[in-house]
Amino acid sequence: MKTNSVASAGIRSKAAALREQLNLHNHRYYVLDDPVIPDAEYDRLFRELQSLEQQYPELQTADSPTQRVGGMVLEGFQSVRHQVPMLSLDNAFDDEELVAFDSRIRDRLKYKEEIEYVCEPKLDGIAISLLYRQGVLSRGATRGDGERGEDITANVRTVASIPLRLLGAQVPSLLEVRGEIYLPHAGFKGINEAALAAGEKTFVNPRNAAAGSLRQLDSQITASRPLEMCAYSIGRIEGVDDPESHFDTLEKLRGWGFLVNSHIDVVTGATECMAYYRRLEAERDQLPYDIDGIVYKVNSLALQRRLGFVARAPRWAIARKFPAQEEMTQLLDVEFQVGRTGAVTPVAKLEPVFVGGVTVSNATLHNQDEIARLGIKIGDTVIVRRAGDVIPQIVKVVDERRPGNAQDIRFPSRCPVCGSPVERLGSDAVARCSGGMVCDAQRKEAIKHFASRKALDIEGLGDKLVEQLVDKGLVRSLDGIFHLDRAELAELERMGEKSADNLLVAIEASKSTTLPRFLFALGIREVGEATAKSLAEHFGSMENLRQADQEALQSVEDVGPVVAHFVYEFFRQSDNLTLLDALIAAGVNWPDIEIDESARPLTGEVWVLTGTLENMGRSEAKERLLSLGAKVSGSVSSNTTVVVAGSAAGSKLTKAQKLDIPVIDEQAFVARLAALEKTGTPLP
Ligand code: JCF
Repeated sequence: MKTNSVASAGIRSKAAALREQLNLHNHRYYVLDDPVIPDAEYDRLFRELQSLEQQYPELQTADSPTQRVGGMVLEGFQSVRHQVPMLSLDNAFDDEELVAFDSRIRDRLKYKEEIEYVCEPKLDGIAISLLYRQGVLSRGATRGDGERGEDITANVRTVASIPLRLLGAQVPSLLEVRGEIYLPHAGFKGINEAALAAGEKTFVNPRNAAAGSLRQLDSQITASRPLEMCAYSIGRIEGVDDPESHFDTLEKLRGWGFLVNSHIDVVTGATECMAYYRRLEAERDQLPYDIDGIVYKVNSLALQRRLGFVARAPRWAIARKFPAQEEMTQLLDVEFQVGRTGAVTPVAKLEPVFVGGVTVSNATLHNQDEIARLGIKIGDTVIVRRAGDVIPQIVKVVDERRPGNAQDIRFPSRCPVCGSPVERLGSDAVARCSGGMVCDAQRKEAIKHFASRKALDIEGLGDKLVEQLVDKGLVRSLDGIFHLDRAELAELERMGEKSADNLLVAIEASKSTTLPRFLFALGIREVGEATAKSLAEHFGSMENLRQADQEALQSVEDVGPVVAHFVYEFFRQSDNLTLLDALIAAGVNWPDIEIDESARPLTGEVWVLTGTLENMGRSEAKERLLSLGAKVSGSVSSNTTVVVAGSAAGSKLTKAQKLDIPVIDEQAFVARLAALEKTGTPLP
């Protein structure tokens, strides 16, 4: 096939143009977050270049975007020397240390005025150095010990936000850029989910995942990890004017195509530095990547030169650290809590430790699988993570510190609250107490949920009160709330007559509710606020919902087989029906919701799908029919309204013809669906 191995001038310039276009679009997409062409168009250009390069291997240049997908597997990484050492940063752990840093600088410079500082989020990733010769990325290296690092050129090429060729008209002949490679949260989550699915070890945090990704000898693996890089300084620069300030450096880097963090700011004086810290600290949990502090740098490069260095760190910069989100502590014990649905959750009791800004003494261990995954024992030293308002998690056991007397965690076979057997059904990761409403823990949680704000919203019926009511045997089931005795209530801790009266008024008021609230309040498994609303609006009344079969339930928006199963089963249990009757008898009431029948024009019809549909999956077709009100059946009978025959339809088609049932092909079906969904009125 290969007739010409030397590319003509025309072909060469075609390849160069494709490279340039692709690099620009890559920059628009990954750095500016503002793509101008659809992904499909990018893919088309990419494949065009790929095929040219396949035909003429000499066209494969270092700055070709085809190099981003990774290539040969290395034996190991070469060691490289940084021509300008990569510095570390001194730390400040509180405002005082930051103020001292500013004072030291002003003393040294004999400066009366305030100093201008650049403030940057300190990204929690891996520091790297990128070398560009004549504008082309020629080497990427880790920081290593600051003097020598490892050559990871093949891996950094796969990082989408790293330019393979510098953009812009004025490009330095030599540029060494420093920055941080990190893994945004979304990418971290994806990688760990994939690892879990493949039965591989997960990464403890995004930083470790980024480090692990860059340490791959096979750059195709690195390419599969959605790493990002932000540039933050220049090691060497030749062939263009020196930047005027640190902020100017960042602007120039941005102009050459690098991603520069978007939160960087210039401030004056230590007070403004501290205000910036507070701002970012408040935003920290919402950022899509981990940061572990703020870096402050003297903006003026002339002042930076005058200040110089101490040992390995510059005098003109400091890292103000946030409270750590991970700390080490000891697992003292494990308790088992029983939730509303009977879920038995192991809770780690920890030696109290200050992490993520608060003292933590409990962390969730989720379930039995998590205990196995962590390989955790009582007495172990563990790493606890608390980020934002998320419940603290144990991310890792420090194996080296396991004491000789570490004890296995024994998952209870009986409920710690009611003694009923604990069951784990099918593939469910969660073990549950089988006691149902016999179990005081489940009873308490069910009542708390029933009374909660988004359910019946009974003001004054808080968690502590519910616990007392159940412990004292004053309420045994949900309807018991409506038969409370004023005198008994008044006797309870922190109650009294006035509170009892107020509570009874609130309880009385809660009886007049809405169907969505009431449905949510029942605490049916997997039926949250939104699902309760959808179900209520679809069926309009409790009676309609109670009679719905699983297929009808699944025709409700966002209701899949799992939810449908739980709802269906709820109404099949006599205890639940008795409870519903009791609640209604106690006076709980709600208006039915008028259903818009025109939205379901196929109500009463029975459709059969057969053969292969070319343009939509069987399940999509079914879903759309169901939501139009039709029943979808698997077999043809005299009750069948229409048969949709895709290609290669067989016996069902024959039977339909025999019974004289209307048959439509896929094209007609698609047209009919579209018309029905649009107008809500069937075609003639
Ligand atoms: O974001 C960072 N992790 C970061 C690290 C930012 C900087 O501006 C740095 C740094 C390490 C050293 N600057 C230096 C000099």
